[in-house]
Amino acid sequence: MVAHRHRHANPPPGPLAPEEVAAFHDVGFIVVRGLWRPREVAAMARAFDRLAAAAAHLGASGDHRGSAFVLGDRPDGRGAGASIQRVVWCGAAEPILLRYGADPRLVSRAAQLLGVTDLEQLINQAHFKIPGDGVAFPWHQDSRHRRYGTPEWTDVTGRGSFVETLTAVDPMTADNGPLQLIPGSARLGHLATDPPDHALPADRFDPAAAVDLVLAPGDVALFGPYTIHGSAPNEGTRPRRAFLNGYAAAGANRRVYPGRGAGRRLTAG
Ligand SMILES: O=C(O)CCC(=O)C(=O)O
Repeated sequence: MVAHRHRHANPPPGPLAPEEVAAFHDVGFIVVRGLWRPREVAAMARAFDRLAAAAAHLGASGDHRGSAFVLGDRPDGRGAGASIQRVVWCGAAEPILLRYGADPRLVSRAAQLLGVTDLEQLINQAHFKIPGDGVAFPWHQDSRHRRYGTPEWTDVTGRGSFVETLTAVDPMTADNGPLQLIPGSARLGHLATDPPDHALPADRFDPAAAVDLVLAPGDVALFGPYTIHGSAPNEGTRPRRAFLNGYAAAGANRRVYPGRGAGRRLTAG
């Protein structure tokens, strides 16, 4: 009982410790345990349930109430459009997820890691990873998705200008397709890749060095745009839902992101 209470105690509201900031830049990611309270995680899970019901109704990729649903086929052939690849800017359809995406517990930490107070939120996204749905994320750096190296992106901070946060809605365990990260890969900076598959150069990192992120519901991982990461399909028995919120330092981004309200400005208090 005591352990349970302790596990879900709020993390210190104040800034991240200097060691955490150093680890973010050096190792490339940090984890804040129990950032969200159980009732908040339960509210996220209910919002995800409503998004899944909307996806089933849509049946194919498309817009639903301002969110962009990206649907695919299950590898077991149990129905076209039956796997939810992701719901982009999910808070347009489920406003509670937009509210959580602006929560000072996330925003202040992202701002501290970026070293700025004015942010632009680019990502507010739901990942489901239901057992058997085949959803996987190949090794990548988020810097590619931010359009690093194109006129759409300027590294205004000189340290990447972007922080991604991943909140575990369900337990994330070794057997359900956890997020995997390569420690120290952030120090490589942006690695150029080529179309069509944009595979990272195999001689620049060792997938065997990856660590599985094991998270309890309400835990949050924060990682930078150069940290190499990915995840395999969920071969477990339980869903592995995750709620992602990503923030750029104001002035870095010029791309228009899909979703009603995407790219909103936030100020860290
Ligand atoms: O949810 C996952 O496992 C992958 C997340 C990811 O790769 C990303 O957000 O860039």
